Amino acid sequence: MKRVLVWGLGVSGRSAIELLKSKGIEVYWGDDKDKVDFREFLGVVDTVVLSPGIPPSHPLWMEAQKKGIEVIGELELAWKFFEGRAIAITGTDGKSTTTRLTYLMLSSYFDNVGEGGNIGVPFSDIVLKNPKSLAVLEVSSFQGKTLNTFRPVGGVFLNFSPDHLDWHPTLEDYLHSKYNIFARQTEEDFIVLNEFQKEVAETPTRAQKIFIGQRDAFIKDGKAYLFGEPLFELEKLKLFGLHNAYNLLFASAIAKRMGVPTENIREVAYTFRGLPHRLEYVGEIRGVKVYNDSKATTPHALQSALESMPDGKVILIAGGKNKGFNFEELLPLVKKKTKACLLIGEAKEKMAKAWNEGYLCNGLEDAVEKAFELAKEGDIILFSPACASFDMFKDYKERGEAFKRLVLSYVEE
Ligand code: UMA
Repeated sequence: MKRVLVWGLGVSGRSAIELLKSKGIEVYWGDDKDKVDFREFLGVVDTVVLSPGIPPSHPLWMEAQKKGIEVIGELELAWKFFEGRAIAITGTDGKSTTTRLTYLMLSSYFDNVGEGGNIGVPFSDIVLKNPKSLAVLEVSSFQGKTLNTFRPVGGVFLNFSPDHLDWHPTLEDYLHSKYNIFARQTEEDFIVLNEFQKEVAETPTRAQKIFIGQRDAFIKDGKAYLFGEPLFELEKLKLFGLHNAYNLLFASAIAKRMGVPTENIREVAYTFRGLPHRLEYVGEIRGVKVYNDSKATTPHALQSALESMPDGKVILIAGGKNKGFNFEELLPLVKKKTKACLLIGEAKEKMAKAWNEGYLCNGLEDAVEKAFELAKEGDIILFSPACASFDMFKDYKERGEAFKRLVLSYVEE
């Protein structure tokens, strides 16, 4: 690697440039936003580093490969200069929560633990500041696809359901990009897998497999067990929902396998309140509990949120930019859990048709207003869009903040 082109100047691209410069490598860069033609660099560079948002259909990716130029992502680049150990956490839903939990458990016992990847801080940043650390990395399928030497000592594959089909050419490519994260693990490494999903349980890897579901860890009568030992009681958790209890078990399995004492694991389990925008409790207003689940960008994530709720009490606000999903499968659950569905964004008509009900609202403000009109004491207002945010917001964070601001305006009234 002598001359490198970094394409995409978001957080990961900028961090990759810093890392390459610090290693004395000649680096060029560009971004489609700046209307620079990447072709002018292709005769010069031997490696192209792509930001995770750039899809395989991008002409730079295709032309570089045709010319025999190595194409990698920012995570693989960072790995090449990393001297520590990595834990890789992936899945369709729950990655960030499990990454944070794992980080908290490991850092409660070991020094020099870092957290990064898709959760926010690029791996290149960790490598720049702390190249010998134990890095807990959330790895997306976009990052997984371009890995070719990455080898984590420990891994987690939480769950798998259709997503990101606007980036991956096929569902199979999405699954294989996740498998690729673990493809170079050896017998000395381990991986924690969801036993309930065949394609996850059968992840091809040489690593020792730990199964969450029945064999190595399970939940029974409100209690979670890990490696034959009772670990936590669900009713004592601050985290909400059965899916989060499982996320906790995945993180606990890694921590335990890495040597963290059970007391430390339990302490994190009983104190962690969750990440913003993931079934986040906003508060109770006139006897109505409100939850912000703006990070729920797939029907599968909405399903997890609804399953955590009591029957017939939910006033659901959903909708946004549909990433190509059908919502029909959720119909029985929507009928069972909701009192009303307030629908927004480009997907609203499609959702109303799938569920045979729903108020079509003029945006989030209108939906929140209607939700408070309909809500009676004891009801729950749940904002869990099941769609991407890009039709109305910059990202799910901006959307969640907007929702919370709107909700809190009802407190002052
Ligand atoms: N760009 C192009 N051409 C393209 C696409 C993008 O030039 O075809 C440029 C854009 O103009 C922009 C830059 O690339 O200037 C943005 O790069 P990016 O979209 O790869 O985003 P980063 O800012 O580098 O952030 C990335 C991850 N983003 C994506 O995967 C889309 C962040 O995950 C991650 O936190 C960060 O690296 C640090 O590792 C976000 C995400 O949405 C949260 N991830 C997806 C998800 O969770 O569903 C996978």
